[in-house]
Amino acid sequence: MAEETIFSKIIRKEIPAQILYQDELVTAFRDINPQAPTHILIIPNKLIPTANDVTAEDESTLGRMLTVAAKLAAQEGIAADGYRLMINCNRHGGQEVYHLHMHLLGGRPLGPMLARRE
Ligand code: DGP
Repeated sequence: MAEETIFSKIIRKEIPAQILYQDELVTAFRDINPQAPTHILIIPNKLIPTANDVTAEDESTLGRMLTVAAKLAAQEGIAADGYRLMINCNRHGGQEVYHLHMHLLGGRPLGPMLARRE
């Protein structure tokens, strides 16, 4: 069994977060350390540690994460200008919290996808 993270406590509302959306499959809340004017995390309610751990059973949840992202982008007023959806996996991906999450970033031009190497 994977270890719970702080995100499980946010889902259960045991610790505060600015929750923007919640249903039986997913929860969305504002990132505590925003990297853009809009920075929202969309997560499965079920603990899936990383993108490596998704299974066919999770496909409806993963699809819901995307439809909720589109809905929230519209709600935030960033849909037309555009935004970025991002999932970090493990060490090289820069994952810090081991509960799968999709970042929704927007509200300014976000620049190239990866920092350029020197
Ligand atoms: P990642 O590097 O992809 O694992 O991103 C983890 C994100 O989670 C990071 O942008 C900060 C955010 N985060 C970490 N702890 C908390 C928390 O307690 N509350 C909220 N709202 N966000 C958190």
